[in-house]
Amino acid sequence: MKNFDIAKIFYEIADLLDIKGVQWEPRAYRKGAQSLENLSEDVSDIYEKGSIKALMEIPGIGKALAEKIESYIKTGKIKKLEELKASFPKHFDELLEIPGMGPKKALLLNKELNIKSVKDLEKAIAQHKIAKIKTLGEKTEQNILQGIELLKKGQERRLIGFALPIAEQIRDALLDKPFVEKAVIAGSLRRRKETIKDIDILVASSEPKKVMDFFSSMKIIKRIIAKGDTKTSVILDNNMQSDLRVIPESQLGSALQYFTGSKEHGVKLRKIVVQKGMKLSEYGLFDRKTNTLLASKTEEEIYKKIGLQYPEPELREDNGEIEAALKNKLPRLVELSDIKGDMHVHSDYSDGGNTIKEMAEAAIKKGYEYIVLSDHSQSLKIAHGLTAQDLKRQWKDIDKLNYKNFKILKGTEVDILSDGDLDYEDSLLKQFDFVTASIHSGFKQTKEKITSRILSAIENEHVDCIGHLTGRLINKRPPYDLDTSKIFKAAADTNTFLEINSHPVRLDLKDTHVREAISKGVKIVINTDAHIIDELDYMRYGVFTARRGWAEKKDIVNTMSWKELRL
Ligand code: DGT
Ligand code: CA
Ligand code: ZN
Repeated sequence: MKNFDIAKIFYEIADLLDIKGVQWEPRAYRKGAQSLENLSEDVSDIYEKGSIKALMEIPGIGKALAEKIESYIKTGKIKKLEELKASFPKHFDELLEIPGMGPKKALLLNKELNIKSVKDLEKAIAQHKIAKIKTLGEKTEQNILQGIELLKKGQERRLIGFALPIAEQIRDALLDKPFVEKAVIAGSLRRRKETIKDIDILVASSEPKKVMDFFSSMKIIKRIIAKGDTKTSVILDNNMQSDLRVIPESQLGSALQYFTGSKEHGVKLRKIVVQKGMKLSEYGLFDRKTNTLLASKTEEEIYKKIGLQYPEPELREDNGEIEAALKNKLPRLVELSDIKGDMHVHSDYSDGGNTIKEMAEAAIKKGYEYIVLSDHSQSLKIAHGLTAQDLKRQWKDIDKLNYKNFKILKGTEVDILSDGDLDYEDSLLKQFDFVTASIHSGFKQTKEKITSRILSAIENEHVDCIGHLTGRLINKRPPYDLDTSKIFKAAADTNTFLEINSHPVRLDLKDTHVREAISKGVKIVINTDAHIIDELDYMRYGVFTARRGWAEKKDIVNTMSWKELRL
């Protein structure tokens, strides 16, 4: 699939245009890139079906961008990028991939220290050369070093929101084939981890050769690492590795149990199996003495024969799930179908890309009963935060939209300012149906300071929920330093909800925080923070995180209907 390659190029073009001080054009390229990333169909297929006109039907793709996509499909290159790059030092774009490295800083480093690549940069840091430059200094040097580490990690482990749609596409293509009986995604993807090293796929088939031939000839594959009789490993277009194994359908359960992992879960499970006089491998569960096969076809049978309650894949991290399963005490995990509404969505009143009506109608299509419109507050200028007057207009608009069995609730994502005050007066805050308070600035404050900012928001009686608590962006920005146990306690005491922000780059709260929070009696809201209608689909990633945090339906606020919520 070329979508991601082209999106990456568009982002690069946007960055380079930014450096040149070009107005507007970078925005168009970024919008186009985002749209390509969200596209489920391969652009080459779209192009083949309808040429450049069809490309222009893609949201955010105008004529200029469509022509560039066409050029990439035909030649594997986009001339504009080549030209832009030629006007900068070689490898300069590599520097821009470092999280936190803006074009200005990169140019300065180039000018002052002749830095042209990540390698140069690492050398300069080792010699403390950046710390010595007045306009940069020690702190910047540390930040750059952290950025380089994040960059390297990000190349190793990709976001689930990036990997899962690709894995599903491969799986579905396999399922289409008559020689494939079953195809299942295994490994960390099946456990819904937030980041993924590689895509593990298991196929049940009695014709392994046909499966191998089909898999290794898929369009999405860049290079074959190894092709055997029952296992093939490849590198995909997006540089991720994918391993596919073929097994007879009668062994799918034991293979799935083994290749779902985690390794730690498998090791602990096998200890128990041995104690019970059995043995377990990818080929099946056997009686140790007689070697008779006890189960292999489904995971459910296998766990049952071992004497364990079935643990959902999200629980298999050796975090107490085996002990709980032995006592029949596993949680009954929340499911995507339990979700009745999204309590944090934006519209074009602030920085969203769709109207209130479009957001509402997309939510209705998802079967929701409500959304809470939560645009940004006035101080967040870059996101076109809303003033009290804007809100009056917005509420009128909301009142005009009347749907049967669906409710648009009046909410806000009010900024927690750097001194801990909220960005709206209490007299305004109390008029909302639902108030989410979040931090968007002052990330580098001390642990005490940030914690007390959040605590004061929690203690405000009008605040219903705290958005993306730790501020982390996976592979891009570490969480801010917080006293989470203090916060969880205060949230429980005041019945303030905490959000799981479902955006794949956030997943904030993360799984371990969710588990700790609910054990302390905190109620969780799973939100998408959608800025465009397509992002409403992120809900599943938030649900995965909740499940990895052992959350049940009763722990999740937006499994309630809006009447039960009594807002
Ligand atoms: P990843 O790829 O780092 O995101 O995480 P996983 O869990 O997908 O790890 P991976 O791809 O290395 O291996 C896939 C599964 O295969 C893993 O979850 C459990 C199983 N597995 C791999 N090596 C071992 C092992 O040494 N012992 C056991 N019991 N299972 C293993
Ligand atoms: Ca894996
Ligand atoms: Zn938001």
